[in-house]
Amino acid sequence: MIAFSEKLIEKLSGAQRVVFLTGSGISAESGIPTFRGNEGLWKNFRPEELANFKAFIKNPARVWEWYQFRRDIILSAKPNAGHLAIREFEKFFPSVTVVTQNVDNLHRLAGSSNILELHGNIMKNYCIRCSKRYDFQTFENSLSSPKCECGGLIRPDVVWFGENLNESVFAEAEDTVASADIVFVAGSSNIVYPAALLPQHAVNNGVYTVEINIERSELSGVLDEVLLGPSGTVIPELIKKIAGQK
Ligand code: BV8
Ligand code: ZN
Repeated sequence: MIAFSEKLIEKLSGAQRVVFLTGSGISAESGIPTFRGNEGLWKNFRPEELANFKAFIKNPARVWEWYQFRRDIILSAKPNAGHLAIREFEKFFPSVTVVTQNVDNLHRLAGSSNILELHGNIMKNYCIRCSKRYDFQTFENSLSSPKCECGGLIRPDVVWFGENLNESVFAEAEDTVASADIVFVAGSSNIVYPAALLPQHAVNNGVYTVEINIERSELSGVLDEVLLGPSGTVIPELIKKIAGQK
């Protein structure tokens, strides 16, 4: 049993609006490799070398193959206890929002009702010439990067390094964290910007901000509290504690 601080329990007991800022660590227990360390490597490429427009134009087949490789893992992955516990929060709090850096669709599969996908969704694609949208099923098995009927290259509908995030989604995420009663930052190294601005924005707005991670991250020092442990253990225990209180 994890001994949660009095402060955290007190903050939760009066909370109406709860926000979860999630990174790839929350999907690690679903078998999806995070971006850090060697597990983030694919054929000795780092994500930053593949998840950018220049790399795609230079070698569309290679970048496409990396996304197909990741889709295959994601399609056989299931939401884990951490995703499901976040959905459970909706039973105890009037407003629960998930703001995720992940493109793996697992919060949606877990049944969370309010999700902001800061970096897009790996199951969606579009043509870089005419913007026609395509579901991944259209070319599930093609390894070489598919072409649109207009002849344009088709790319995943995700935000690559060097690309701007969708402005309205990011603005909504900023407002959501600033007006929350409590923010959990779960499974993120908080290295990638501007997503890493959100926990800082919460703290700057006086919102109690709690990290859930198996190790300290870039922002641990500025957050109100750090809960060390796997999200698939910590978040379910938190829900058990809350359910016991209500
Ligand atoms: C932009 C979609 C404006 C694609 C992704 C120099 C300094 C600062 C910033 C920059 C810089 N140079 C460039 C930049 C900007 C750049 C950036 O931040 N770079 C970083 C590398 C320094 N950002 C951008 O380019 C962004 N756009 O800035 O636009 C602009 C415009 C033009 C020119 C310049 C700038 C766009 C960023 C979005 C990139 N797309 N994903 C895809 O997925 O294919 S990012 C991708 O990596 C993820 O989405 C995620 O955001 C990130 C990985 O971070 P995490 O999720 O935190 O995961 P990570 O693996 O790092 O860590 C896992 C954590 O989980 C660890 O802490 C681990 O301990 C923990 N963990 C593991 N297991 C568990 C666990 N925790 C709990 N339980 C467990 N079981
Ligand atoms: Zn097209």
